[in-house]
Amino acid sequence: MPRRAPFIVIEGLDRSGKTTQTSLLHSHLESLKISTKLLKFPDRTTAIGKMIDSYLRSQSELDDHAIHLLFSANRWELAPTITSLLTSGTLVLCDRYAFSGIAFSAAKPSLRATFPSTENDALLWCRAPDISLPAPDLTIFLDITPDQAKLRGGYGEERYEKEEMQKRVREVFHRLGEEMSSPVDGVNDSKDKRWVVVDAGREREVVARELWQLVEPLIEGVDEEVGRLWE
Ligand code: T5A
Ligand code: NA
Repeated sequence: MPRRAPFIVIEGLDRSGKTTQTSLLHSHLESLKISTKLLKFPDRTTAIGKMIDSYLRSQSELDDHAIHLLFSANRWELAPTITSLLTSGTLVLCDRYAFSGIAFSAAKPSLRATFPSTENDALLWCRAPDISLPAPDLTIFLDITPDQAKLRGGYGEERYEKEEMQKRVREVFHRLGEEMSSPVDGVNDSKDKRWVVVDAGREREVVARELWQLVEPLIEGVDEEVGRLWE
């Protein structure tokens, strides 16, 4: 098959600098004349995205399971676009993806309560709707402590921007990262193993340089077909 463009995801806690770093990376790729599409989840512009936006701003209430499925549906609405961009040679750079979806929901006490036997059941339920989405070739996790994040202007007004929640989310993210490099339920798939943790508590430029070192080897393109998450 002909080469296709790489799919790169930037993940992290709130205030870790995802939007700052994805836009720096986007500008750098454009300055090198590399065809790039910048995406962001949640995509608040679609009909589903508008429901998510209203929920995040606490203007509406939704059951925790229902909002989880909406976040996933919001990714599925963009999935065909992601795949066709990649196969037509446009690099896709994405600010948050399925890992945020799992981490933020699995951190909620209400969802854990649905599956009282083991915490892993909640995690598996949260992961299920995202199974088979286009898999990133590289996921960069911007790691920051909730204390460092708080120094960045404090958390804002949105629903999840509370310290306790962020601590639990960070734990789930780290667990997801560990799973990427070890078998889950005996299944050891290599396609979605590219998970790299970057210390995001440093200066913007230092973080940006490290990101570029990770991304540069991929810009020549990828020989494999677009993978599918957790398949
Ligand atoms: N969510 C999301 C789910 O529950 N399920 C899902 O499936 C998905 C996709 C909204 C919420 O939705 C949840 C997670 C979130 O709680 P969002 O719209 O992506 O998600 O959140 P935003 O509010 O847009 O972004 P964040 O708060 O996550 O911030 P970023 O993008 O990580 O950080 P950024 O770049 O905006 O920077 C934050 C501040 O720090 C400064 C910046 O200038 C800015 O002021 N800063 C730095 N300061 C010092 N040193 C550095 N290196 C800095 N880098 C940035
Ligand atoms: Na952001």
